[in-house]
Amino acid sequence: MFDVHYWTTPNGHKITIFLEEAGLPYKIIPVNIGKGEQFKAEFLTVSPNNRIPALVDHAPADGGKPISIFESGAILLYLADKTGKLIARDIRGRTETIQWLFWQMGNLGPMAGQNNHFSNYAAEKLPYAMDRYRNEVNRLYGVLNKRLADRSFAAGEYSIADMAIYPWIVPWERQGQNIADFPHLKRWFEAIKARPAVVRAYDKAKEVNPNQGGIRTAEERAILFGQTAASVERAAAKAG
Ligand SMILES: N[C@@H](CCC(=O)N[C@@H](CS)C(=O)NCC(=O)O)C(=O)O
Repeated sequence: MFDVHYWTTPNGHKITIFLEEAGLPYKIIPVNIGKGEQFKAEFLTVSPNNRIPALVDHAPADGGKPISIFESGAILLYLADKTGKLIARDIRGRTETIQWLFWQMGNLGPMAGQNNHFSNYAAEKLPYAMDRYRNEVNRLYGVLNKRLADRSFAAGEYSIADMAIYPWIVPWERQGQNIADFPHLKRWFEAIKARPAVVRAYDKAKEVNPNQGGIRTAEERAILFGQTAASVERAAAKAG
């Protein structure tokens, strides 16, 4: 049994997609980031970066005490290694999978996050920042589209690399992109969207948080934006 410290965001979906695909039992521990639950002491012990997701494996392979992991890419790799699923076993396939997993973690995730922030959330509309991140996301869509021109999935077979990437393509319209400009990416996107495990993972998100739709209130904005080391300390003291 795994505990998944989770909220209904792209990085959260990555983990529920894996667990659904692999048919593993798991318990969701909701961490409502709009309410500041990411600052609670209990959560910070498993995720010192005060970000979801985090995972606790109560039955690690060495038979020892539970292992906790934060960073969605590290969690996906841990689960793939533990189960032997959704990552190629040969050295070349494994290397490709890890490469595209890291491509998401170091490129698409951060750039799409900033793009969303400056285009949709920033109170001050800064054309330079908006263009920079929208363009960078557009460039990354082009990289992925090319990669998918001659293979079904990012690393050949469906893998943790696709699970990391997919939730960040779901909001393509909000990202100021037109998926129709990227036919290979669109084909890949539709194939993953139709997978029963992916449908189950997104249904689970609706159960956990029926009021999805981004950050709406002034209170949520104050909690999520402009965090500093000192503000996190204060929020942690308040959250208990
Ligand atoms: N690189 C991290 C990023 C995690 C992340 O940014 N999580 C967001 C939700 S998608 C979060 O927890 N935000 C809470 C906050 O900003 O305080 C990962 O992939 O796990």
